[in-house]
Amino acid sequence: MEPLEVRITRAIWRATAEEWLSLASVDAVVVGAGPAGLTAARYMAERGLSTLVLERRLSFGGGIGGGGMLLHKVVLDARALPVLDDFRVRYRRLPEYDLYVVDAAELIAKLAACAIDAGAKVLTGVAVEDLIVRESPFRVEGVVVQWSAVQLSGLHVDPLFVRARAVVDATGHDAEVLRVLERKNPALGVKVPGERSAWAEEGERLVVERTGRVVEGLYVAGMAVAALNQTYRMGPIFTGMLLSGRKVAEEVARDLGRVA
Ligand code: 48H
Repeated sequence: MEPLEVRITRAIWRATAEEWLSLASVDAVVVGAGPAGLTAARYMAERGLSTLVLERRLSFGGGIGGGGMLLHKVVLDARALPVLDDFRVRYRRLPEYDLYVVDAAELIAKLAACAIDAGAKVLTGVAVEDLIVRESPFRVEGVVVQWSAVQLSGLHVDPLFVRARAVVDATGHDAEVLRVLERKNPALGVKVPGERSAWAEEGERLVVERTGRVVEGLYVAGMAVAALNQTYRMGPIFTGMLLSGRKVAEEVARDLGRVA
């Protein structure tokens, strides 16, 4: 048998290469492993869609971990309970506030674990920097990917591609994928003005209402919806994020012919 050092290197290269051969073309790419993206990924994978989540950081959860001003709890309202139950997230009801409280670390861990168990592939340390597009009629056909470490280094390294029938922008406040669409495809007239100031109740309602398809092949969920529609922020309440993720999954599944 070869020395352990050689076997370690070979095992990692082989498993990675084998996986990337199928990841080069999938049904759905979710950009961002925050609450909206992980929820969307689980419900899409559950419907039999090959689903790849690309996350720039080396960790899951997006804004969940920061809680409310670093306090390790986030809140949700009763509409989130079916999703929390689906993900086996434990919650405590605070009747005096008509809210439910969950532990931030548990929410992150269980959203990620359930997405992965449902069959979604989550890759961390990978950033989406551009889109694959086709014209006449315009449609999005995938994403352009780069190691986050390369982006941080400032080195000139060309990216690679992942083809997808549906791409979901779940990149949060910055709506990074939609901003690429706006900047590089101006003829479409898509504008990303950014979110408004805080109005929690309206922000929560509108983020779910406006979730969905932006152009053929490209969808939006979570805080990126607020950036696109200039709707209100809501602070550390996550009902809207989970329901937005579930809604976008239903829409993608319907468009790709996978109704449960
Ligand atoms: C790969 C990327 C890229 C990229 C970003 O910020 P998130 O948690 O986003 P949502 O929409 O799921 O949840 C928003 C919520 O956390 C929040 O901030 C709320 C409710 N705020 C309300 C308020 O008033 O402030 O997660 C987005 C994820 C992050 O992990 C990013 O690292 C990642 O997307 N990401 N990944 N390629 N180009 N851009």
